[in-house]
Amino acid sequence: MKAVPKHYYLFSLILLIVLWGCRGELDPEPQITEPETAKKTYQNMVVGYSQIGAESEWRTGNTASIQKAAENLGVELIFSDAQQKQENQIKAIRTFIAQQVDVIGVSPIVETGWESVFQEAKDAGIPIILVDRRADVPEDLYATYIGSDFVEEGRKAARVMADLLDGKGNIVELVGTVDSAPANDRYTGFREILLDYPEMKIIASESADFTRAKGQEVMQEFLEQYGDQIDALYAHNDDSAIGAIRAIEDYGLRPGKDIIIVSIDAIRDAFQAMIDGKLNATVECNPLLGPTFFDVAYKVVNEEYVPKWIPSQESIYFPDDAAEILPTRKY
Ligand code: GYE
Repeated sequence: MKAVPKHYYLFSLILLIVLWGCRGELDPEPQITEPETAKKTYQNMVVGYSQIGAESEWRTGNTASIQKAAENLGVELIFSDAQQKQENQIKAIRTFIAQQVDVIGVSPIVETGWESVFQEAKDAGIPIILVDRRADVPEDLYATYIGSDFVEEGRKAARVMADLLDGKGNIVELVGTVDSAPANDRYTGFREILLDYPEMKIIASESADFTRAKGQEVMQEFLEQYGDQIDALYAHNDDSAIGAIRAIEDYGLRPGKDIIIVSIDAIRDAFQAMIDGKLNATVECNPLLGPTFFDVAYKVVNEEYVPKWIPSQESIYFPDDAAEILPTRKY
């Protein structure tokens, strides 16, 4: 038998290699194209945020928290200040829809009147996240609510008040912004507990719009009308309590002693007022919602699960350790 020349083997080997290399072209396999994962990152996410205004220290802390978190994460934030007007918030939301933002955060100044604009956002495929305050709308019109249990805050204030007054006394109340969720709920929660204390009476109740100026003005009216019949003040926020403290001093009474004061928020100035002996307790309401808001916004735009309510963890503060705690407070 004739021996096969060596170069023949070599040639066959090269041919095999070439054919192997070309197999895709000769016998094309079906192409599997991965679906485009449209995952949004913080850097390519655009967020519209409709803030109420700047009525209180709480609000200033809340705005700072949101803006700072956006900056830290590299999120594009379109921030709109409504100057205490619902119509401005509605306009801002419509602008965000026209700008096709990825998600809208809103802190609704009042509870009602949001349904049609939220529906417009839903129709445009833009989720709404309620921050700080709830809106009275069907659950399918918003992704989630991030914020406090205001009814519970009202209950806490009433329990503390009952303790301080030994279950007996005339109370005046500075209500928050009319029709707002925190004003409605802090009003309700407080009264719920008072049902157990028939000798604790609310003798006057009026809105101070969550501001110092109004707190001072309304407290002055209460004092002119009721004078030293007033045993205690329940203020829906610290700012209105601080305004009222001025009115009480101007009237010649001692806030925190002649008139017991319990308010809500736990801002730094409330700690100072407790150190000065002019405020008896403050129920905490956390405004530092920025980091949670963007974490949730990220999940919502990427269609990850979020619960319908993300509540804040909050405590109550008293004068005893106010000096020790004040340096640790962030708002
Ligand atoms: O208590 C008050 C602010 O909505 C919880 O609004 C917030 C309230 C807060 O102006 O100080």
